[in-house]
Amino acid sequence: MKVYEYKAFPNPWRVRIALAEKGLTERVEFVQVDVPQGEHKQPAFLAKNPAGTVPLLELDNGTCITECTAITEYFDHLTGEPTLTGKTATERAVIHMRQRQVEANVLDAIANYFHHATPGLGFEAYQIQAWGEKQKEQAIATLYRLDRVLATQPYIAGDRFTVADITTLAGLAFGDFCQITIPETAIHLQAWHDRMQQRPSFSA
Ligand SMILES: N[C@@H](CCC(=O)N[C@@H](CS)C(=O)NCC(=O)O)C(=O)O
Repeated sequence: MKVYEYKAFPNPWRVRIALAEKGLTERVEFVQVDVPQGEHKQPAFLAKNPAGTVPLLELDNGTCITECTAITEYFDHLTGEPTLTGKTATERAVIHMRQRQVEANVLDAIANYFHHATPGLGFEAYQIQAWGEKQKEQAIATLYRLDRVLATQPYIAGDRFTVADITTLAGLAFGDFCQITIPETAIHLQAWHDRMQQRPSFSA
């Protein structure tokens, strides 16, 4: 299988972390797509992913899968432990819930701030500055909420590392890139982030 990515970007990093956690990195051929030069909007890549985003997983039979959560789910079904998306009905629902919350309100909110309220990639089709700023506020408010969650549990979705932790890590990395950092008083979130950096998958 192939993963199309631009290595320095946060969403491809989510897939790299998932692969490392699952011990699957060696089974993947990585193909670099030059996003800053707009290669992801060229016909050859759009034929694989009409949305023109990376990462993209291409299976040996030609099936193309986008969205980091869907790609992670695929990896989870390839091997058993450790599960990143949960096994029991409750686990799966709680992990899905937290993943969705951090994806919408941290990672995507920061991406929206980047694309709308900063020069973004430099070739943004349209920008709504005020909405971008609002998205930044949303992301920071969510970081405070996560701090309260992490005061009572070690990981974003409970007592184990999951896809929700991966998504939060990518959100914070994106935030770092556009000067949105963990608030000083969010000590539980900071402690979690320090622990995450000790995981071998962090440098994936
Ligand atoms: N929700 C998507 C987000 C993918 C995404 O936005 N990727 C960024 C790179 S971090 C991208 O391709 N941006 C190019 C663009 O928006 O033009 C996922 O989970 O894969």
